[in-house]
Amino acid sequence: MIHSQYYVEQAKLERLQERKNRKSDFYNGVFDRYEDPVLTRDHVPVTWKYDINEETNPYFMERLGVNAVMNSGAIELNGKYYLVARVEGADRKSFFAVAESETGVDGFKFWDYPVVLPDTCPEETNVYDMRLTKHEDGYIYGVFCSESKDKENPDLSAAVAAAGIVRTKDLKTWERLDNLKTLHSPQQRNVVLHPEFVDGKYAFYTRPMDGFIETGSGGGIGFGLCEDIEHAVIDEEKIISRRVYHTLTESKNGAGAVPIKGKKCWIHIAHGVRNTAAGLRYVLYVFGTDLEQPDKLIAQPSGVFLVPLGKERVGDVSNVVFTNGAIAKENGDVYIYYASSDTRMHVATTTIDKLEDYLFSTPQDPLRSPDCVKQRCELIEKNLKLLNK
Ligand code: M1P
Repeated sequence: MIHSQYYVEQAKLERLQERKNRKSDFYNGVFDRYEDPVLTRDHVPVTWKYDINEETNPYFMERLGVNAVMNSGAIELNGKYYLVARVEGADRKSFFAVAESETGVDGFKFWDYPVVLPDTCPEETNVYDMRLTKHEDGYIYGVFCSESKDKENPDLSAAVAAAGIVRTKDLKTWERLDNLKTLHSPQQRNVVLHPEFVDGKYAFYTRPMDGFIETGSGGGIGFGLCEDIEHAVIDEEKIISRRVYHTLTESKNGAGAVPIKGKKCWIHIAHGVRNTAAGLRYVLYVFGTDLEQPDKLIAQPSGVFLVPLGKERVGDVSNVVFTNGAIAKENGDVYIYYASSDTRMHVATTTIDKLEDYLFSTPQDPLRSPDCVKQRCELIEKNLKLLNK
């Protein structure tokens, strides 16, 4: 017999799925924000959390709780918007699940079952943050963080992050390939597969790290080529977006969404991290690379692109925004999916034209206060002249 509370919880879920999302009052000319998150733990099907049988669950207790729905890969297929979300169970383990929407800004519904990946790595304890690349070879690739205990290190929290690779044609059947090997970096997180061949090879954006949390003295967003996607090995990583003192990337940075092919450049939406008295602060920034040579940086606007605001600032890991998925439509509309504070998913909408205007017309960071104030005074002077003041 189905417990009566099931119908109450199911009705709540359906109300949430039917809620229309509107653009918020936020304005910066670059992108629009929305009033509501697009995907939260409240969007998770009732059947994933409760045993709905009254006999075996008389108090209708959650048996397998869900803590958060965050960092989602994104893809458009046959005109629909799909997120492959990181769902974090109450047990702290993450898994992937597909949610689908007709509009891209609301109505996201999870499929009946989460993604079940082939279990090929016995050491793997956790998986998260999948980037979905529609590659010109015809497959959709998912590149994600595969995390295992560092057995060489007695510290209980010591872990090893590697880039796991899967591929699919329909988001339903997934084939697991070998984890990426980067010969000069012991750890990898935030790895992204470029959608086109470069010099006839598969191209990855990487993030060389010395440790699980710390990138060490190096870091930065790397770029490397590999011949064989089924046994991917990168021997050279060239840093294309560096960490810089007293900027948003000072502590670390990492590739985010799969780069979007614009008219003038590849548009990269990445994250940068700095340390504060309140802990690490994660923000998004944007840079552009050459269409022919995606490892060549050609646009580097100053400062942050998107930061956690209002309710976004609070969550399991507060003061964080993080993206690993964006959808660029044929007509140039862009949907940037970002998580706030490792807790929930939001969308920001813009266009390729706006992103390229932002990339090429926003001044670069002069890196010193005296030069920054000079830069601002020049802008004010130009405006006041136009206002006849
Ligand atoms: O907690 C913030 C983010 O931390 C990690 O990002 P990075 O590797 O750059 O430190 C990731 O684990 C990410 O999942 C998380 O959102």
